[in-house]
This record gives sequence, structure tokens and C-alpha cells, in this order.
Amino acid sequence: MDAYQSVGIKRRLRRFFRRDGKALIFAMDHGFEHGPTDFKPVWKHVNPRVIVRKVVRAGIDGVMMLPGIARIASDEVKPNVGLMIKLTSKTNLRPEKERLLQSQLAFVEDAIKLGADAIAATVYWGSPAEDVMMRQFAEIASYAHDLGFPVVQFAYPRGPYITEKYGKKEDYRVVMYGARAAAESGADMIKTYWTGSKETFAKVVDAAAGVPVLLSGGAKKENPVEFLKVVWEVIEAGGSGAVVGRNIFQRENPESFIKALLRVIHRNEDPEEAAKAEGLL
Ligand code: FBP
Repeated sequence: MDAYQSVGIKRRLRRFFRRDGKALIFAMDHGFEHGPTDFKPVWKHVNPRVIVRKVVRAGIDGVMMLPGIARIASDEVKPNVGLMIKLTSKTNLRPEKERLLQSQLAFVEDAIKLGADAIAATVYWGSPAEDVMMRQFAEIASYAHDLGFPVVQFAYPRGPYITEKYGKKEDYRVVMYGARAAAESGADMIKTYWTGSKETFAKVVDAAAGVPVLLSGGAKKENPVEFLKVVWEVIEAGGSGAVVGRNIFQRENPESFIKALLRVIHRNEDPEEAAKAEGLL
């Protein structure tokens, strides 16, 4: 029989993934990580209650936030929505060289007090601060796993060495390496960069050896279909969904965009058809 912790981890993962094994998760740690100016395109979304209410109504599977925002928006995160609390971050106010490290800003206990279903932490693989972030992740993962909580790694290769060796951080060879490192370090879910094609993303999925890999949204694409196409390719490549921030909250009408994303992720609908069905075209 499974140990108590394994049962807890499996149950909690199911709060994000539907029966098809896929999930669409809303990310909102940008006010901290990039600064409140990220909300400039649709300023009312700077209020977490406003945007979280919309994404939940639209049918999102989960939300990812830092602890303080989870407290502010908690009434809007309905019980059928998975709550992922991220415990590491950095501000854009830091000197540039120090932005290759995320620091721990809260503890596993805080996430549990807030009702988290999963705990997340970032590792910048290949950065000069890789060692610190690996240890941070190990501590968080070991503690969370002991208590039956799944752990999500934002596996982001970056730093001067990565650029020097691979040209860009989205090169599939290094994204694949980051995903593998995440799987080997005990992540239960991995969030990482788009590699530019279905074929290369499939390699990332393979490298993760069965640990679900989700797309990290990235900067907003003006044309909604363009983003839907990326997500479609992620699913075709064997990816398990997407964790999306700016492409949702920087849109005036995030609800229809989310519904279109859900069609692509859970029904494998053609991106243009999904966009049409939701009135985006
Ligand atoms: P986006 O969909 O807006 O890219 O959000 C995903 C995310 O990982 C956020 O959680 C985080 O704040 C941001 O991207 C990190 O972006 P950067 O690449 O600038 O570090």
C-alpha cells in the first residue's frame, strides 16, 4: 500500500490535472517578479481579486501565486481550483547580476496554512547561483513531500554560461537539460520555456521521463491565435498544459481567451476553430 504522503501527493496533483492529464494554470507572481508595470496594459488587473475572479469563472484548472497574493485573493480561488503557492522569487529592482538568483520568501508551512495544493520553486539551471537554488529546492521538496504535497519546479536555464554555450536559453538542448535536472531533483511537475517547435518540445517531454511538463507562457502575443498555436503544439508534443500569466492578464477580455485555451488543451481543438468559437476572430 502507498505511504500516506504518496496518497496526498497524488490527490493534490489531481486538483490541477483533469482526467485527461492536462491543466491550464494561471500565473500571477508578476507584481513581485517584474513589478506592477506588467499590469499596465489592463490596469484593473493589478487587483488580484478582480483578475482571479475572472479566470476562475472562465474555468481555469489552477492558479499560481506568491503567499501574500494568495491571502488577498483567497475568497476568489474556489475549492475546485488547484492552488499552487510559489516560495521563491526575486524583484526586478535587484542589480542585474543578482537577478540570476531567486530567494526564498516564505516557507512550506506558510503555503500549507494558505490551503495550498502544490508548492512551487524556481531553479535557474546553469546560473552562477545554481548551487544555492538547488539546495533551496531540495529543502522545499523534501519538506513538502514529507507532508504529502507535490512540488513544482520552474526549470529555467539561464545565465551567461547558457547564452555562451547555447546561444539562447530557449535552445531545446538546454531546456531539455533543465527539464531532466528538474525530474532528477524530484519535481512532480515541471514548467519551462517554449523551444520553438513541436519536435523539440517532444524531446523536452521525453527528457522529463514521465514528470508532466507544462509550458511557461512568456510575453504576451498580440495575436491570440499565435499563442493558441504554441499551446496546441505543446499538447501535440506530449506536454501536459500551460502556466500562463501575461497572455491572460494583459488582455482586456481574459475570459474568452481562457475558454479558447481550454478548448485547445482539453479538447485538442484546432487553434483557429477554438478562437472562432470564443469570438476571438
Ligand atoms: P508568463 O506567462 O507571464 O510568462 O508567466 C510565467 C512566469 O514564469 C511567471 O511566473 C514569472 O513571473 C515570469 O514568467 C518570469 O518571467 P521572466 O522570464 O522574466 O523571469
